[in-house]
Amino acid sequence: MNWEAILAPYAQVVEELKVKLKGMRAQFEHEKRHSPIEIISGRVKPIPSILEKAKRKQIKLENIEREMQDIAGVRVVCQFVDDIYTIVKMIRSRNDLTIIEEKDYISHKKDSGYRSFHMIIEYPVETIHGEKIVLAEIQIRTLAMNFWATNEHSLNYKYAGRIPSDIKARLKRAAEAAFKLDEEMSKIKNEVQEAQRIFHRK
Ligand code: 0O2
Repeated sequence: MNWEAILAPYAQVVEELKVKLKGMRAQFEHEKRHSPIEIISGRVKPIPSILEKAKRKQIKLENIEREMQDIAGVRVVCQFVDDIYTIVKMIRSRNDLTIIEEKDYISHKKDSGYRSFHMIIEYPVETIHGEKIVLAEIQIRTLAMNFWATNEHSLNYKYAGRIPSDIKARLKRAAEAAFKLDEEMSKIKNEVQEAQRIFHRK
């Protein structure tokens, strides 16, 4: 397989989406409004991960572009749970992409304890051979959800998906703690935002 040629449009999509999301954040900052977007990152799935996922999900390699939804992945991290839904609404209203699926792992958290909002989109990218529609996944989560997911992801990698049960139990408790933290922060959201405005004026 010519991976370089296959993955090039995905790298472009990741860059374009990052530019657009950063543009949204900059507009909030110019208007001196609380930005629902705190951190933006993105990646093209590494080839070994693509192969592992294709095997696990029984996706034939010739079908990966049609069936694997997260080869291009962009992550938006925000301060408050409310911000997630603000971002979701803004993305829904854009006309430069088409949403094909939404996965709300916030109202329906995964068994692992994972929480995040995923939007699967079709994104048209211009190549020298014309337009190509590419699938991409946008993950939207709070700082607390991101902290948890990053650590759980590392442990999953370390234990090759077989995390020992005592650590699993701790992760579940940590997920509960992250949930509580989001809840408490939401309750004092106005106070935090006021403090941030005062800080920015100085
Ligand atoms: P990476 O390393 O993040 O690129 P799945 O069967 O869960 O692999 P599916 O059904 O295609 O994936 O889609 P889903 O549920 O939207 O999950 C895709 C991505 O969401 C994962 O990518 C993770 O980034 C994140 N994710 C989903 N579940 C969990 C979880 O329990 N813990 C953590 N830490 N992240 C999760 P990959 O493929 O794992 O790869």
